[in-house]
Amino acid sequence: MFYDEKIETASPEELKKIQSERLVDAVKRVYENVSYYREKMDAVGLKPEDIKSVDDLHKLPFTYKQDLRNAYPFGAFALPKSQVARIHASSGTTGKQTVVGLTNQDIDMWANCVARCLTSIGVTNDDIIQVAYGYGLFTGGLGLHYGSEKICALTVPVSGGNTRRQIQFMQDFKTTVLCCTPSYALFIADELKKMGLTKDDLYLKHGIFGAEPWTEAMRKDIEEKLGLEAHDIYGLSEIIGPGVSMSCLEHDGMHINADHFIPEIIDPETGEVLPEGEKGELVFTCVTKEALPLIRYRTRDLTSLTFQKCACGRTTPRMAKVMGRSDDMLIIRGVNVFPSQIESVLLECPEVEPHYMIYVDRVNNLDIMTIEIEMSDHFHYDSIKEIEKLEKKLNSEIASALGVSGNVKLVEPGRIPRSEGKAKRVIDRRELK
Ligand code: DLL
Repeated sequence: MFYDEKIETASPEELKKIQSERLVDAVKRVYENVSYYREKMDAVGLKPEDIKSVDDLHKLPFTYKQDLRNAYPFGAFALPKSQVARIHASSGTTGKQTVVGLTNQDIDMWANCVARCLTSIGVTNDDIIQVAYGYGLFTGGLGLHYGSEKICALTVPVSGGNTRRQIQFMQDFKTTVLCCTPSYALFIADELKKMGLTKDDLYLKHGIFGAEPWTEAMRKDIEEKLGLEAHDIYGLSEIIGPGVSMSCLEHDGMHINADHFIPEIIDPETGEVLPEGEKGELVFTCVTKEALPLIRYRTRDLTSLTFQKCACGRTTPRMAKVMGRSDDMLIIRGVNVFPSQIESVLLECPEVEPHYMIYVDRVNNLDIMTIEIEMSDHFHYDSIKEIEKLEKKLNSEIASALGVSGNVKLVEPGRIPRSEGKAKRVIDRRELK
């Protein structure tokens, strides 16, 4: 099913034409209205007239999160505040928040992008969508909400938290679509079990999960526990929020709404644009946004792109699952480690749950990584010997997956704090010393 078939199935030439026209206009707007873009472009001797099509995109300077922080709160807006209808803030935990602005037209464009995503998996106005992403400055709740209303699905704006009530609503309203972070979906599954219920007591058909990295194995786990088809939705507040891209029923990458957000993959070290299929940092240029039209924004998310037509019929570029962030990546004794690699090992091991916490310390100049992992409640953990055996097995599997060894500590079920939003899985204590 298509929401906007002409765009979703446009030929590469047609898409390029739309992107180019919009890019020329966006560059002109930012040069005229946003001082840091004018300064950056002047510094490299670039005038708006030099940008004639997407082929010239690579000439433009990058925009970084720091640029938005420097412009805090409203200095990056390309329009006077009187035309900006709403703000959101990114969920960053370090430094100043980044404030993003949306005009009424931006909000409508965003709702249309989310509506496209929902329609691509067959969600219609017959569905009941429970939005369990947080509402507020975080874009998850309101982003899914407006998209859901756009297609006139029955929208339940429950927000995150109060898990038993979530389950009660799912039963009473016969919710068919659940939207939340993948870690919260697992938490809901735990609670369901504690309540003595199973997936058969629910009516879920689809889950729309995102806002944090998750693996293919975790997708299968959630699908099994909640009895639904799980889809990956991606986005970031600086661009719009959820709905920059989403996986279709083929589960073969996330379709990017590329008539609004032009993607590139670059080498995060050199800034050089990488060819199709190569893994690197995702960069977006927002060509239709009015309040905050970002040019070559460095997302820090690591993925790859494909421009091949999808079996679903869409021709829009697709991004692979985000495998981590270039800045969230841990470097343990010189080795790059992503929490998702540890998660994949845990999901292969039936004796443990995919709930874990990584602590990194530096002892005598040596990085020590301790991984607390929750045992599954059907594993008999009263025998110390068995626990040690399992710890040993996990230690060796993690070491071979990561290329660096850690220190696995098994903990009893329910010990690792659960999250109703994005899960915090890493505590790096090295900087504190
Ligand atoms: O997390 C927007 C969102 C809300 C997306 C709900 C999907 C669902 P921020 O708080 O600005 O916005 O965080 C953006 O989260 O740069 C990625 O690192 C990460 N992220 C978002 N979606 C995914 C995903 C929202 N599907 C940052 N897979 C991004 C992996 C994701 N990481």
